[in-house]
Amino acid sequence: MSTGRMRAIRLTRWGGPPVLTEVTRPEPEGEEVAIRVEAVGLCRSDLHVVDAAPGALPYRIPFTLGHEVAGRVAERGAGATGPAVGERVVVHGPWGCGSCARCSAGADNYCDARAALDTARAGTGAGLGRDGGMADLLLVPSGRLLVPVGDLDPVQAAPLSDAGLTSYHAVAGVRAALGEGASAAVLGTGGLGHLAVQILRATTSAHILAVDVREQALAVAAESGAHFGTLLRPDTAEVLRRRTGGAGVDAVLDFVGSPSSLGLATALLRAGGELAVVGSGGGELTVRKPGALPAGLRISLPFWGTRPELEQVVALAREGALRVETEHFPLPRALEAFEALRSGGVRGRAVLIPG
Ligand code: FEH
Ligand code: ZN
Ligand code: ZN
Repeated sequence: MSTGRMRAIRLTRWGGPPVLTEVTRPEPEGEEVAIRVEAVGLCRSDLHVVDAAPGALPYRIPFTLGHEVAGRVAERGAGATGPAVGERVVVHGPWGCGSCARCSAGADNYCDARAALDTARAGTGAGLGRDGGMADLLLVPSGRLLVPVGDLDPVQAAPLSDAGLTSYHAVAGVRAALGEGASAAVLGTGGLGHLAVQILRATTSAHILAVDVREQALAVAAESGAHFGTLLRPDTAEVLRRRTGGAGVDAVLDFVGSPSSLGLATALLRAGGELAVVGSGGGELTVRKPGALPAGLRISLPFWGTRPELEQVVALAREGALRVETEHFPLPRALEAFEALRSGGVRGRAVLIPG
C-alpha cells in the first residue's frame, strides 16, 4: 500500500460483488475525524446493499462498505471535537443531517431530513452511500458520532455499534410489556438476536424463549442466557404458548421479519403484547379491525438506535454484561465473509480485521 493510498472494500456497480481495491487515504478537514479501523462488522444489510438493483437504493456508487466500526482516532480536522487522537471508539453509524431536532439529540437513525438526504443521494451513513469502514481508515463527519470504548477489544466493540445497538433499541421499544413475570420470544438468534437475549437478561426479568432454524444459533442463544430454545417447527407456537400457561408471550422481537416469522409472532403474542419487527425478511402484516392480530397489539419497526443508547450498550459491554460471538476474517478475505453470511454459516457476527 503506497503512502497516500489505502485498502477498501467497495461497491463499484449495482448487483456486482464488492471489490478489494485501493483508494486515496482521507484527510480530515473542519469537524471531520479520521479513524484507523481496527474491526468492522458484516451485517445482513450489507448483503441487501450489495444485492440491490440499480436505482433501488438512494446511494451513488462507488462507495466503501461497512457500517459497524471500531478503531482509534488517527487524525482530527482543525475544528473537530470529541475523543482525542489515539482513543479507541465505536462509530455511531447512522449519519443524519446533524442539525435537525433528532440529530441534535443523537437520534440520527430518525433524522428529520433523511428524505432530503435520500433525494440528494447524499447517503445516510457509513457504508450506506457514504464511504464506510471496510477500509484502513474511515472519515467520520463529526466527533459527535464517536463513542469511547475504553479498553474493550475492538472485535468485541465493533458489533456493539449495529448488532448491539439495534437489539438494545428494539428491546427499549417493547420494555413496557416486560414487567414482573413477563415472557419474551426472540425469533432469530444470529448476529443481532444473540445480543438481544443478553440485553434482555441484563436489563429485564423476562423469561426468554429463543427460536431459530439453526442448532448452532440456538446453542449461542442458550450460552447467551435464553431460558428455553427450540428449532422452528409447525407446533412451535403451541409449544411456546404452553410455556406461558396458554396466555402467550408478552413481547416478540423478530430479527427475521419473514412471512413465517411474522406469522409465528402473531400466533405467539398475548393480547396487549408488543411486537418489534427488526429483520427485513419480506414478511407482511395486515392491520385491520376486526382482524387476526391480537387485541391491543403494539407493533414497532425499530431502526438502528441513538447515540445515547450506544453509550449504554458500550457501558453494558464494559461491565461484562455483553459478549459478542464473533468470527474473524482479515480484510482481504471479505468476500469469503460475505458468502459465509449469505449461506447462514456465520456463528454470531462476522468481523473483518484490516490490521
Ligand atoms: C442499515 C441500512 C438500512 C437498513 C438497515 C440497516 C441496519 O443494518 C442498521 O442496523
Ligand atoms: Zn446493519
Ligand atoms: Zn437530521
